[in-house]
Amino acid sequence: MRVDILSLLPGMFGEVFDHGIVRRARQAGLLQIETHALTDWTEGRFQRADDAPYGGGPGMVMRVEPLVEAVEAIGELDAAEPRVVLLSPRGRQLDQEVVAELAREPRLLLVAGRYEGVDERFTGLTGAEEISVGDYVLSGGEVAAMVVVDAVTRLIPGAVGDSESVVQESFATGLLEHAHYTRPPVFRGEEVPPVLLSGNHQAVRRFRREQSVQLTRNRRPDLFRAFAGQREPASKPNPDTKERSS
Ligand code: 9D3
Repeated sequence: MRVDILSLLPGMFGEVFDHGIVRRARQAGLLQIETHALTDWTEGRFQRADDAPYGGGPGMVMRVEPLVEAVEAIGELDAAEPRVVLLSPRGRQLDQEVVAELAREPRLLLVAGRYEGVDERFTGLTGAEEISVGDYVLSGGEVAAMVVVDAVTRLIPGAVGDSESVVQESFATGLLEHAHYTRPPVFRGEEVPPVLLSGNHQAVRRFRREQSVQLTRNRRPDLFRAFAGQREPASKPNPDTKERSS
């Protein structure tokens, strides 16, 4: 997969793709990341990256010309047509399903905005879709683009090792993960649950499964309802789970 990233602050991406699974995927040739400075397309007269909003109001708006010209030029750097994603607080919220969809693309072009927003004509002119990483306010799209790259990389076939991919399966069940413990067996009086030291693998499996189910029910009733629904599609309402309205 090739990922191009367009930003006013490309320096922010320096270290983040040079560690861990993303680094390994790049080294293995599974992932190519190219960052681009929007200022490369703001050289001419009046070619600022931002301008005041029509209709007034606070803050600045990212100008449409350099953005569109940059997206077109970057698109031509490779034979594959990129899927263009504008990171935006107004976008479709990223979840593992969206991540999986993006991971199937041969090429992404992530556009990270700054200021109050991007001229509305940008999305229509480039076919960009808007994606948000959650309902909180960031200072710009760069950190969100890092989140997308990190999550998508994990789903590129071969990017994640066998031991790490077991963890992915557990997310796919729709449950939160069970607790983890390692040595020592007792620390400041806090004990590891004895079943985990028992050597009884079936008992361990059952314990972890039950932990996952209870943890999910308590912390994430939204996930739990979806989980219960997908397990028992035609079952009667479960008296333990129903009407636990939030
Ligand atoms: C004052 C109104 N704000 C909208 C909530 C303006 C505004 C805040 C933050 C406009 C842009 C930004 C910068 N944020 C992003 O570029 C961004 C973002 C985010 O703030 N939250 C979650 N996902 C994303 S993706 C890009």
